[in-house]
Amino acid sequence: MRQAGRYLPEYRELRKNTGSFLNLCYSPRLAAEATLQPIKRFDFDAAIIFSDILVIPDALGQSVSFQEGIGPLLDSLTGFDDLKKLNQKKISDRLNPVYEAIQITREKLPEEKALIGFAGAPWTISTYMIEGGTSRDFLKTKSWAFSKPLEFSGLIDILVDAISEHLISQIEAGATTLQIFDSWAGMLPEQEFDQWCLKPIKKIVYCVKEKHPGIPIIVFPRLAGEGYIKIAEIEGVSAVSLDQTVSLNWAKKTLQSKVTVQGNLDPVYLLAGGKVMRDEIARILKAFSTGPFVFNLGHGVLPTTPLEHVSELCKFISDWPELDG
Ligand code: 1CP
Repeated sequence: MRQAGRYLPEYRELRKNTGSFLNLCYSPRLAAEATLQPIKRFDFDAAIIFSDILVIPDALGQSVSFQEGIGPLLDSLTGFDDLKKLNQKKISDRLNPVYEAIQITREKLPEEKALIGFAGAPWTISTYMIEGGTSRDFLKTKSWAFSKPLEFSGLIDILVDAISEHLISQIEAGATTLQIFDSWAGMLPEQEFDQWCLKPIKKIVYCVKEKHPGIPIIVFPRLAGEGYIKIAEIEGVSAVSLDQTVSLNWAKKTLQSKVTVQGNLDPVYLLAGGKVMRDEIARILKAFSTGPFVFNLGHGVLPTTPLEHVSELCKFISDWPELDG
């Protein structure tokens, strides 16, 4: 999950010496090292490749930077003519270091551990490309999508192709699972969700599975509410990652019969630690551990999270009596 590394002193140390964040993402040895840091410290079952969802706009030729204390900044797209500036031919050249980082990580990662490759979903990436960074109301992106759907679908189609290609290359480099992050899926009304989240994700899953039918694909349609059902019903989706607002009972009844569920501890419980955290983990384990389930947070680890709380969480879960591994 995003910014996951920032709670680790060894990540902060690595980051100090690497210049820009994108430079770290595109330095294969260092990105592999950042990927392995949480595994070395906590022995998690899966590693997620150190990269970012915004490497896609960067690879398409849009200017992307990350400012300390602000977040990502992009040279925003303002209209249809800007789409012509995006260059789809160069993307695998620019993203090659990500694939090299995956190869290096796979060699160093114990065989039984999953290596998760990932990408943002078209809708979420488009919001950064149009707003020029993070947003509260997504006014520019939503206005464009709602009032000029044909134009907007030009951008979404470019992203579907680029993301599919990026995910396929990650599998070919050694990723054993994929996750698609639609972090802003919950910002759209139902019919727009169908158009801009559901449909493009369906196309990507189809395209990836056509080449690699065995690869497990996890989708994270954050805050999508009932939209989670439609995502879980996409053919080829193996798991949905639940945000912390999803009701456990509802997810158990409605989603876990269709797919594996992943989640969904509120990261603030991990920040708090102690009994409140253990009680909440127990509630999640009781609800989900009798079906297909991957324990995870509902969103990224907060940068100020104490390391001992993460150790406590791992121990609590591995000691849980009903887990069969
Ligand atoms: O200063 C730093 O070190 C940069 C902080 C950072 C890190 C560590 C960013 C900037 N991205 C990442 C890595 C990252 N991003 C990973 C790899 C695993 C890890 O965290 O170590 C992953 C999976 C992501 C995914 C990501 N990036 C998402 C989707 C998941 C989610 O959190 O919903 C999103 C929306 C982003 C955008 C992004 N990148 C970075 C920031 C600060 C942001 C978010 C900006 C915002 O709030 O909109």
